[in-house]
Amino acid sequence: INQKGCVVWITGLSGSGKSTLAFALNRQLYSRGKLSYVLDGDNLRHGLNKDLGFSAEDRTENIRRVVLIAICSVGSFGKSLRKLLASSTLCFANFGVPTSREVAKLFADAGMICIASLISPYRKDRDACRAMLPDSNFIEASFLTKAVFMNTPLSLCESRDAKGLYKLARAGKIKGFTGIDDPYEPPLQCEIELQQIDGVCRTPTAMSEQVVSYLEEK
Ligand code: GGZ
Repeated sequence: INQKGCVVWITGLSGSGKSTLAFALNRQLYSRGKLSYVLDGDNLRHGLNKDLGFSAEDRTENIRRVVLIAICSVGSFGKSLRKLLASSTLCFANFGVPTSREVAKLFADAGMICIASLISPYRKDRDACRAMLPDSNFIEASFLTKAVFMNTPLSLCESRDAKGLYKLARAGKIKGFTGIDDPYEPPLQCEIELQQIDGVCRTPTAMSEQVVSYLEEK
């Protein structure tokens, strides 16, 4: 396999289609002989991150853990990192930016394409992720449909409401739900923005093709 490791970070509201895009992208990369792996927020919350809730602190911790796995997965899991992971309670503070850049550079030499799909609603957390990885290896795709991003940001996600969570949040039965009574801060800067074009829903395949083209170009 001839590829460079990178992280594709998909951010957006619940119901915006992050997971669908992530798995479509995964399939498409696989069909092109590329090795990729999906880290999906909702899935991880059933296992590794099941001790975490949705307070600001817990969301930050959720994202911190995912970016650490992402760093490991994009590259060879070297001896020095293994030691570091084993010996410290790794956090952004004690794993400084210069060190992480250097480590990530080494990893990116060998690695896989890591697709992380998390709401990751706070800009500061996404900025911290970006700082953990060399710029060219971090792609933040703001996966928001046009209706969400432009006009009635929440309405489309809310109308989908596959799990009925928006309904519960509106009824006050879930507190701190992103977009309802907890903020989502759209990226000020991102490499790819996916929206619905003129109200026409683009297929997950079409959208993932756009991401693949971007990856190929870069
Ligand atoms: C947002 C919530 C909440 C609250 C449960 N706020 O669309 P889903 O249902 O299937 O996936 C969402 C998932 C969000 O997990 P993340 O790890 O991506 O969130 S974050 O990045 O903010 O840490 C949603 C469900 O969990 N869910 N309660 N209060 N989403």
